[in-house]
Order: sequence, then structure tokens, then C-alpha cells
Amino acid sequence: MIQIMDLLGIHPSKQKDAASLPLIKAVVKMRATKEPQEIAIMDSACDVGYVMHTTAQLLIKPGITERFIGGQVDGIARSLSSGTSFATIFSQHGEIMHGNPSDAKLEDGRLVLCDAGCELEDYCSDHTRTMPVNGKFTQRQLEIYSIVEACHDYVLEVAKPGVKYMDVHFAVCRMMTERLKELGLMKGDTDEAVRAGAHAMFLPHGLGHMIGMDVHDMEGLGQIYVGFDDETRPNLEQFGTNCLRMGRRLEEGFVVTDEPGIYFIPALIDEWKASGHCKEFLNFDMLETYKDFGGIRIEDDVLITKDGCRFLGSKRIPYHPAELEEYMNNNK
Ligand SMILES: [Mn+2]
Repeated sequence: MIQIMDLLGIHPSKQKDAASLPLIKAVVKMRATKEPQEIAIMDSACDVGYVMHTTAQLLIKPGITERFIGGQVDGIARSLSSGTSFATIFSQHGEIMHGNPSDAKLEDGRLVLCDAGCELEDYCSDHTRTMPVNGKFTQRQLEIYSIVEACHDYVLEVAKPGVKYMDVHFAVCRMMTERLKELGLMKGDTDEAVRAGAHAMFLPHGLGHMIGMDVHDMEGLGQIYVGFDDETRPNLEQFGTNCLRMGRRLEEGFVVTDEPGIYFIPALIDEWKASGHCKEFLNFDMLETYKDFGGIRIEDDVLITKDGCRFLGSKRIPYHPAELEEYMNNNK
């Protein structure tokens, strides 16, 4: 760093201001569109992700610690690739973003969220699954899980070249709102609720991000250049919407994550309840009863093809409830 500073005469603190915008844009353009050789490596990285996640699914049972399973997941990444693509999230507190595996024991009746990926030949994978610790969803868990599942699967139907990922994000928010209204957790007009950002009580992050040589690909170059363009600008004002990493139109060869989630965050419930924020769209009395629920996310990596999209990796990590329960219970 000091040597570069001496050569260029640019102090590290001034490095960002001195960066070349044309160069940033050229690098983003080059890296955003994956070539067939890159796609082949990413398919293989996702196959390592399959082993990481299915191993966790088979190890999960009451009494075992989060840390033990998190370590096993990391070990597989180290054995089959150059390592994890980010610090593995393995936590019964799925509602805490980036929850590290703790030494807490898995508890009968709870959910556990696993978000992990590997880095293979410099390319990343990133998957999330949420499992019932005892191998069987409760009715209440299943009601929320099936909403996340439907949102996740919807992306595969609509993502294709020319479609704005921001539009897909908001379509998912509306779908989620509709279904949460059926359960009684939300109320009011769906479009108005989403415009007001009420859905961010449950989904405070964006639907996904570009992935490639970095897991949040190229974010160091500036998210504004990676996920947005002159046509699609970020909304930095609204809670939740301001976390969108990817909004612009999809192009053939892009790889994005598809990662909807529903979380019950006690501190957020308390804050919005106290301030009355979005009270016309939220049923706070019912939300109180979900404070011990945790959080659910389902995530896969999606390649945009000529006229649609496909999940990367040759095998799907089980996530449909029946197949997931079957996998967890019948392969031990
Ligand atoms: Mn991700």
C-alpha cells in the first residue's frame, strides 16, 4: 500500500476520490456477464454448496451445538474448495442477520437457519436453507415457510433478460404481503402497504445481489455501479428498500441470488409498535405472539439465460417442506 502511495502520490485516505469511474464501470461490465467457463465453475461451486448444506441437514438434531455443525459446514468448504465465501451463518436466531454459530444447543421445536457458500477457483456460491431442528415443521412454522418458498420459486418464473430485479423484488413483497394478510399478520391495501414499506417489518433486505468472484460481487467498487444504472436508481430513504443491492434490468449471463426471507425481529416489532409506524398495515397484537419464532430465508444462485433463468448447481439442496423433512429423517 505504501509503495503504491509512493508511486502514485495518492494518500490511502484519498484513494476512493482518486478512483477512475470509467475503469470501475468497465470492470463491472466485464464481471457482471459470466462466460461459459465461468458458469461451469459456478455450477461446480454450487455443487460444493450442495454438500455443505445437505451435510448440515443430516447432522441437525436437538442437543448438538450450532458451532459444531457450523464447523462441519466450514470443513467441507475447506476440503472441497479453497474455503468459505463468507463467514458461515448457522443460527437458531434466523432473525439476526449474519448470526454467527454460537455454542448454544439446538432445541426441539425451533428452526435453524444455515447461510453458507464456498469459493472454488475464485468463484463463489451462496445458499440458505432453514430447517426444523427436530426434522418436522410445526403448523405455524409451515405457514410462514410456505410463503417464503412461494416467493423464492416465483423468481424462477419471472427472472429473464430485460426484467428489472427491483420489479421482481417488489412483486415478491406484494406476494408476501398478500399471504401475510391471509394469516392476519398484515392488513389493508396490499399496494399501499408495500409503497409504505410495511413489508420491511418481515423482509428488511433486498431480494438478492450479484454473485461471482465475490459473494456480494464487486460491492467494493460501489453498489451504485453494480446494482443500479441511469434508469434504475436506488431508494435510500425507505427502511428495507434502502438495502436493495440489485435493482437494474437483468441481462443474459448475470448471476444473482434469489433470497427472500421472513423474520420476526423483537426489537423492530417493539420500535414500530411504539412509534405506530405502518400501524394501518400491521397487526401488532399478533406480531407479539411471534417474537419467539426466529426467521426463515431460502436462497439459491440464479443464472439469467437467453430467455429465462436457471438455478446454478446440478442438484437442488432440499427445501420443499415434504422433501426436506424426508431428507432429514430418512438419510441419517
Ligand atoms: Mn446472499
